[in-house]
Amino acid sequence: MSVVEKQHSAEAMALEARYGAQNYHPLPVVLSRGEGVFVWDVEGRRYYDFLSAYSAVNQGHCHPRIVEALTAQAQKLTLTSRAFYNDQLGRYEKYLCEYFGFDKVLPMNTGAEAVETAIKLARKWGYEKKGIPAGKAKIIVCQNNFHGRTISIISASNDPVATENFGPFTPGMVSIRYNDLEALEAAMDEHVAAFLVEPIQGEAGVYVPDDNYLEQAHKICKAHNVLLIADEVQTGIARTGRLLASCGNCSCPKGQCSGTPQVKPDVLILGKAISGGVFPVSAVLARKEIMEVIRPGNHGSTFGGNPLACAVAMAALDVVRDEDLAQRARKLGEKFRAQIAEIIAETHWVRLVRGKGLLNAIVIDDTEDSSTAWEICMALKENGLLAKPTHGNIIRFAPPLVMTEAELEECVGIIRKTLLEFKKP
Ligand code: IF1
Repeated sequence: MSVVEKQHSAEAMALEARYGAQNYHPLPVVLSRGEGVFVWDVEGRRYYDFLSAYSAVNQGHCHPRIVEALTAQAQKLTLTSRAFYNDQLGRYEKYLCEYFGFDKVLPMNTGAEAVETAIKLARKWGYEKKGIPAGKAKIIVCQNNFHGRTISIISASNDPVATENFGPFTPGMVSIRYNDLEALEAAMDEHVAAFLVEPIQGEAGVYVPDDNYLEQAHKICKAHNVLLIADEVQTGIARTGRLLASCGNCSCPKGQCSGTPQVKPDVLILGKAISGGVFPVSAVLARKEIMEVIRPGNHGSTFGGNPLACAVAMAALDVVRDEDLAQRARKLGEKFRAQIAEIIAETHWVRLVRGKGLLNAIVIDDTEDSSTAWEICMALKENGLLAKPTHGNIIRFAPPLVMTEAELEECVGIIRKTLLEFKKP
């Protein structure tokens, strides 16, 4: 970077260092514009975005149809609170229930709020429908999960960085190994209300379970009258090559699914790309006999179900369907993993590539506490592609699903060039 350029970026980064809580360690790039698969920094350099704001921008940055819906609604009515009705929420609730095949939806704003909502819903269902003794409800979760940052959610986490010195924690969370059906069966008892699981563990490093894991887990849950809660905040909305990674009632053309059995979770949690990254929107969907335990005054939020969120989310989901982003993600993901596998044969830096659809990751051949993955991301940035390590030696690759085949080829070329030229600094 030239001296003048450095001032722009350095200036922006210095402001965050001086005035911002240091709760992130971003890559040293200061973005000022996004369009489709591209983002630009303050110096005007263009990058391929291979993180998609952690899979919130599946439809591409600033998708015109979504921005149009935002600006149109923003000039009419943005927020009423739920003290009154508004003309968007009922339409949106119907739209969402029909889109995903559920009876009821409880609208929230962030993914964590939706996860908290699902936990409250499962507990209340456990007491009022299953007959769990008061205060005894348990939620089974998986080790290395990521469901958000609130106290109850990190009470289910085994990540020391996310939990250290935030106690005391919410009781009633039982942690088992991911992708381990025997562990799930062994954890079951009459006090378990739900099993909360990511169909693919994103933050843990894009761990894809066995094909029949979710289906068999659901069978075990049903046998014990336990709710299966699918956290699709990151895996949902076409990211993994299907409308939902759990694929309940997916809208993929029949016979186009990857063959993994369909699982319709009892409770579905959505967030991130449900709004195309334009506005914080999340949702919890369930069948009537579960959602009906929630009665006026039990739960809510100021912005939950606001007209602006409803208009944006309907436009964002229209884009997913109209541009067939699930099929696109599936085809491009297959290509991506095949081409990365060829690169692995040419470089000693990468152990493996894994993922589904356009949620992928490479494992760098170095220790978890090494800085190699970070340094490779820094080199990728210099070559025009933005990605960031998840844990330690794993780099997540998750571009917007609107990427063309030619753009994907160019990105694979950038990744190949970077890895072949990379030398430990
Ligand atoms: C951060 C991770 C990804 C999520 C799943 C719920 C939430 C998330 C499966 C909560 C959020 C975000 C949060 C963000 C980074 C990012 C992330 F690295 F933290 F784990 F994507 F993998 N369920 N994930 O992935 O949704 O409240 O954020 O809207 O907190 O650093 P949220």
